[in-house]
Order: sequence, then C-alpha cells, then structure tokens
Amino acid sequence: MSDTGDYETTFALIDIDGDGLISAPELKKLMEALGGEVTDEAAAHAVEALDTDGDSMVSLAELTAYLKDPSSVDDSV
Ligand SMILES: [Ca+2]
Ligand SMILES: [Ca+2]
Repeated sequence: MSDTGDYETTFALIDIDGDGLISAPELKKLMEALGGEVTDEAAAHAVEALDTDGDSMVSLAELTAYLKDPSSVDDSV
C-alpha cells in the first residue's frame, strides 16, 4: 500500500458524505471523536488552516500535504 493510499483511507473516513471534500462539519465530527468538545468556529478555523486554495473545503491533496508535513500549516491564523 502506498502512502497516498493511506491518506485516501484517512480522507474517506473523514469525508462522511463522500463528496470528495472535507467540510467544517465533517472535520468537527473528527475532532470531537479525537478530543471531545469542538466549536463550529474551531472547526471552521481548522479547515481554513488546511485549505490552501481558498474554497473553504479540504481536498485530498490539501489533507495529504498536511499529513506529510504538519509544520507547513500555519494554524495560528
Ligand atoms: Ca464531504
Ligand atoms: Ca480547499
């Protein structure tokens, strides 16, 4: 299995409605599963941190870039 395959699997788990993009509500569910209470604002903020093309959604490419190099994402914005 390639690295990309692993990321695709992770992505598919997060992308609940299967439209190929991770929305803020989907990321919120993931964050809640990982760490408890998450506000809509925090979820939207997290999507913005990962979103590099400005469509307010996280694509597989954007998630992969983050997972490969988390330090590349500026989550202080
Ligand atoms: Ca989705
Ligand atoms: Ca995007």
